[in-house]
Amino acid sequence: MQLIGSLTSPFVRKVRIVAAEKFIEYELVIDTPWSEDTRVPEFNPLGKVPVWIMEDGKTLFDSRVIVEYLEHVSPVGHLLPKDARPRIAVKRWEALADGVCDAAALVFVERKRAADKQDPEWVKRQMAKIAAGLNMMSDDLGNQNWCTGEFFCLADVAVGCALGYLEFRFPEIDWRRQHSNLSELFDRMMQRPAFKETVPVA
Ligand code: GSF
Repeated sequence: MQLIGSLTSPFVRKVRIVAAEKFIEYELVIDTPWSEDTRVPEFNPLGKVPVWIMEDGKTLFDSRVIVEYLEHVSPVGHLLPKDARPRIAVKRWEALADGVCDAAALVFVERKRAADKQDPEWVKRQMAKIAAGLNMMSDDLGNQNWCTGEFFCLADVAVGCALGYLEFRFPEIDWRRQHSNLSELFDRMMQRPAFKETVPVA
C-alpha cells in the first residue's frame, strides 16, 4: 500500500500518525500538489493529498476516509469507537480540527500570491475561523487528559496535526499562551513516536 503526500500537510500527517499508531506498513510517496511535476491528479481528480493507494490499485481520499479505512484494516490500536454516539463525537472533533487546517491552508495559499493580489479581508475571515476553532477545542477539552476523556484517539491525532501545522506555518498565532490546556495536550502527544517522526519539514 502507498500513501501519496507532502511532508508539510497536516492532513497527510494525520494519516501517517494513524498508520504508525496501528503498525500499518506502507510506502510514503512524497508529492507536493503545488509542484509543476506533481502526479497527484492522476490519483485524485481533486488534486489534493493525502491519497492512499490500496493493494488492488484502488485509491482513497480524503484523509477522513483514509483513516476510517485504516481503522477497519487493522484491529490494533483502536482510534475510533465502534458505538455511534462516541464515534460521532470523535468525527466531530476531527471535522473541527480539519476545518482549522482548511482555513490555515487557505491563508497559506493566499500569502503565496503577489502582495498586491492578496485580499486582507479574506485572510481576516480565515484567521477568525482558526481563532474560533481553537476556542472550541480548548473549551471542549477542558481539563481532560485527552479530547474525548480518558483515552487517546483520532480526535487527539486530528487536533495535534492542526496545532502542529499552526506552530509550523503560523508562529504569530500564540495558541499556547491563549490556551494552556491545548499546549499541555500537544506536548503530551509530542511524546509519542508517531508524532515525533512526522513533525512538518519545510
Ligand atoms: C484536505 C486535503 C488538502 O487540502 C483531506 O485530506 O482531509 N479534506 C482534505 N490538502 C492540501 C495540502 S495541505 O494544505 O494539507 C492539498 O493537497 N492542496 C492542493 C490543492 O490543490 O488544493
